Amino acid sequence: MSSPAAIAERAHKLREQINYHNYRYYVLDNPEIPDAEFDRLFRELQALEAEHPEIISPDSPTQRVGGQPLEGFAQVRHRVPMLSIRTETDIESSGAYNFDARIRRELKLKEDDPPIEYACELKFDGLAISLRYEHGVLVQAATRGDGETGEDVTQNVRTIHCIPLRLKGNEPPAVLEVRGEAYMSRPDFERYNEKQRESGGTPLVNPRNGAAGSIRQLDPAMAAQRPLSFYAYGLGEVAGWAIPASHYAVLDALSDLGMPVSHERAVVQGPQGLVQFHDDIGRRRDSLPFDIDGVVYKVNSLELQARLGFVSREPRWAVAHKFPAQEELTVVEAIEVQVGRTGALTPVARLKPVFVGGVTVSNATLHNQDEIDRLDVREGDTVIVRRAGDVIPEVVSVIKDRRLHTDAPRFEMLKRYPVCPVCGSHVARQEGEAAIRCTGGLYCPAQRKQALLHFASRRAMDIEGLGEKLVDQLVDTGIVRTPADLYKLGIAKVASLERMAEKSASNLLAAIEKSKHTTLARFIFALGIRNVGEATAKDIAAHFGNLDALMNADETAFVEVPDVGPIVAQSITQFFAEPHNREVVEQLRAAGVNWQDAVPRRKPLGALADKTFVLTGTLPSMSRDEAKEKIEAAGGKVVGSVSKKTDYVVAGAEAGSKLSKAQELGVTILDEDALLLLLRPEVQGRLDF
Ligand code: D41
Repeated sequence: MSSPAAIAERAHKLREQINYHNYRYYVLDNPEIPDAEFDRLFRELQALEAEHPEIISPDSPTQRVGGQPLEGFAQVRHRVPMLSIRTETDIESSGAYNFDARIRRELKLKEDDPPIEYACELKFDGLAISLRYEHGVLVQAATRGDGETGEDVTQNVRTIHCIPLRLKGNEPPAVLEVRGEAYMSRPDFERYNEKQRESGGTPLVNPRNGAAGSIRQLDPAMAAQRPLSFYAYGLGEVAGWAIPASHYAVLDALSDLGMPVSHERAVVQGPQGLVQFHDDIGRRRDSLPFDIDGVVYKVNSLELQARLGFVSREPRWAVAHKFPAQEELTVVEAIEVQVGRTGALTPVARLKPVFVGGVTVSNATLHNQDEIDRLDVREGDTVIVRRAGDVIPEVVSVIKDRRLHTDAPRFEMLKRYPVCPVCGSHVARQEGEAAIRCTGGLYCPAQRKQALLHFASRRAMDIEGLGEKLVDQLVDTGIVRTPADLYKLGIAKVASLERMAEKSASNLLAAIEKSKHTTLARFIFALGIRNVGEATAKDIAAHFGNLDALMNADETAFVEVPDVGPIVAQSITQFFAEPHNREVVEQLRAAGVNWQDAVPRRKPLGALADKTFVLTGTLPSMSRDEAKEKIEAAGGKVVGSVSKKTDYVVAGAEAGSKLSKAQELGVTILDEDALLLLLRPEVQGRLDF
């Protein structure tokens, strides 16, 4: 048994290591060791502390979540008040210029005096928190409250992993109050909501509510379930610490003490610099991993800050420049559906137009019936709409108190739209799927364009030159309704289209003509049956051998097809149950689309039967698609990722991670020459590499 001194030393060492790796993981976002290794250190410390409870200290990393649920929060009086920040309501850049002009006036600067230096930072959209460290140890965390008195939320704040329980460095300040914003990152928000939905719980409305809800939890164990982060942006009471001379340097110093400080900050000169920062962040707003509602400008020199002072709890030296709100209230005037390009009926809320996220929004997606049920949104409801960046506007929640028509019925898609509003085909909801879909397939105009593009695509019928613009024109003019119509096109019709010269028209017709000679697998794939991708089409073609056998198969006939499950089987039988689809197929055959039927077979034959290949990099003389065709013609299978089950990796120039994975796993690696050798009939795949 170790001596008490040795045990204490080991615990100390472990805490140092854990704190260090915790910092790398949660603050620097740059872990040095795998999670499993971290867990091992953590468990060793836990075990040690369990056996020797006398060595547990409150700042031990094992003690983040502890303590009993509270009855309520105690009040905390801020020894240095938490001021608030003035918000510049002026839109455009005038806000920055007004702010700078005000500062220069207050400081009695002349026009030819040098520009003021500003520290620019983000305005995080969370909850303002004050952290109190005494001799380097976190002793208290409080909300802002009214600025004078807040609430003691220490237990909950301790669960925020990026907040150090002990500051870095050997000579900690006697007292250091750090002010900043606790927030929920978007990935944490998404993960939390995903879990809630899975377990039937209530998802959070937005990350801000998530942060507030977590901090206001009376039970710290519950708070720990809602992961938050923190960024420091200022100081409260300080004793026994030399405060740097500028705001930017203060943040650097806090960072050195182990506090999380955002990298998205800058020192700029004069109002042009402010505008530049504002615009730069505005452009990147949506790609940040957390919500912000604007930027903050602060006079960088603390001496100038002191000279400027504050009015009615707002410092004169700081201002928040807000971005357009991403959430607003409006009214749902109607709920309608749109038929998407894949046939999914998407419910859409028609909104009373509202300015949100920088544009006027009059429609918002409601995604699907599940989402409508979750929100319980009805016509006439007042809702919160959100639009972030280029994302489609969505309804976040319903303000139930403001429901005007209390008798408004629930919106049920299948009741309102038993058939497709575009083509009148039946609509169906597949088990386990959220979407309700039009079964019209190639017949439905809303799906026709997408279906035609898919039909003509390289791996399907391979009609070169039939791109999006052309398909739009062909469908919009009514010249083409189904893929079969493509084969009825004449030169005059095609040449009459916009931007269609005689030459390109005849090229297109030649490509269409050429596509008539195809394979059964390509033809099946080209039909665009849901859940039938290229590989499935090949399996099905090989199994049935001819189209009639497939068209007449019932769901049980698919049991023996390798890699085909009940969902695919159902998609196929449903597709061929629609008379419109059968008709298009017949027309295509009548137009001369043909292929070689094959003898139905159960298993791939050929030299490379059952062998699995992965292709990576650029091969010298053939494309990856060509290589794939050759391998499959010999009975081999080409898959996307390397595993222990992979037989060969064919690597060309600039092969990347797949090649290294193959080397790691000891999978045989072939270059193009070796592949061609393997494919030679006399070799028959029997080569020792
Ligand atoms: O990111 C923020 N939300 C933020 C808030 C920030 N970056 N800086 C801030 N600076 C201050 C002063 C200038 C008073 C030190 C603030 C806030 N205050 C603040 N947030 C809520 C109340 C006050």
